[in-house]
Amino acid sequence: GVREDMAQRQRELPLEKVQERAAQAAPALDAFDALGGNDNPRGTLRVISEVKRSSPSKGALAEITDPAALAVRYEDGGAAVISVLTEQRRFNGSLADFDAVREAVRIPLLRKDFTVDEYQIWEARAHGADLVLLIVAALDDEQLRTFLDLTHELGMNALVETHTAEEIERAAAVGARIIGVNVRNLKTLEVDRSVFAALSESIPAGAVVIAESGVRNTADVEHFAANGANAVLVGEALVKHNDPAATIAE
Ligand code: IGP
Repeated sequence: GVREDMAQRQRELPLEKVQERAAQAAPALDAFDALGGNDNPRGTLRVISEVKRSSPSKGALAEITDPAALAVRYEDGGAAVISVLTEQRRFNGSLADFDAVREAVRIPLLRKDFTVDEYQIWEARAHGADLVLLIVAALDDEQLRTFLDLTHELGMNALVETHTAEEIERAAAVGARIIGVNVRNLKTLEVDRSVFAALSESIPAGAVVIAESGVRNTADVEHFAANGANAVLVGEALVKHNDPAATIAE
C-alpha cells in the first residue's frame, strides 16, 4: 500500500534529492493562522475544502477532470485551506493533482496522505505543501513526535488527526497545534457525528480544532461550529456539489 508506493517514488527520487527540492521551495504559508489560530476570540468558522476523487467507503465520488479549476473555485468560494488527497490506491489521488492545485491557488495546502515515513514529509515540502496529515492511530508516540518536529522544522504545520480521547491526549502531549477529530471511524468507515461534540472539549486551549468528515449541509456545519470547531474539513459534499462556493458561503 502506502509504503510500497513511497518506496517506488524513493527509488525514482532519493531522499537527498527531495531534500534539495524542499530547500528550494517557496516557504510554507501559515496554515495555523489561516485556520484562525491567532484570532482569539474566534469569530468565523473556516473551511478546509478537499479535492477528493474517490473514497474507500463510496468509490468514485466525482469525475474531477481539472483539479486546478476545482481548487480555484474553492479559493474563490472562501476556503481557508485546500486539502488534496495524494494517496493513490484507495483515494485515486496523486502528487500530480497536488502540483496542479499548488500552481493554481495561493492559500495554504494540505498534502493529504497516510504519513508513515519522514520521506513523505520532505516530499510534501518539496511540492510546496504547507500542511501534512498525521493520523495518531497509525503512529506510535516516537513517530508522532519525530514527524511533528520535522514538519515544524520545515516551517509547515500538521493536521494531527484523532478519533478518541486517548488519541487527543497523545496529540496534545507531542505539542500538536492543529488537532482534527475525524468523525469517520477509519476501521469501520462509519460516520458518527456525535463523536465530535463528545471529544472537542478535551482539546487543549490554544490548539486549532478541526471537525473532519461527514459534513453534508449547513446544519452539520452549524452543529460542529456550535460544539467548538474552528474549521470543518469537507470533501464529498463539495466535490459532488455543482457550485462549491455556494456551500462554503453559507
Ligand atoms: C473529508 P468527507 O466525508 O467530507 O468526504 O470527509 C475528510 O475528512 C476525509 O477525506 C478524511 C480522510 C482522512 C481521507 C479525513 N481523514 C484520512 C483520507 C485519510
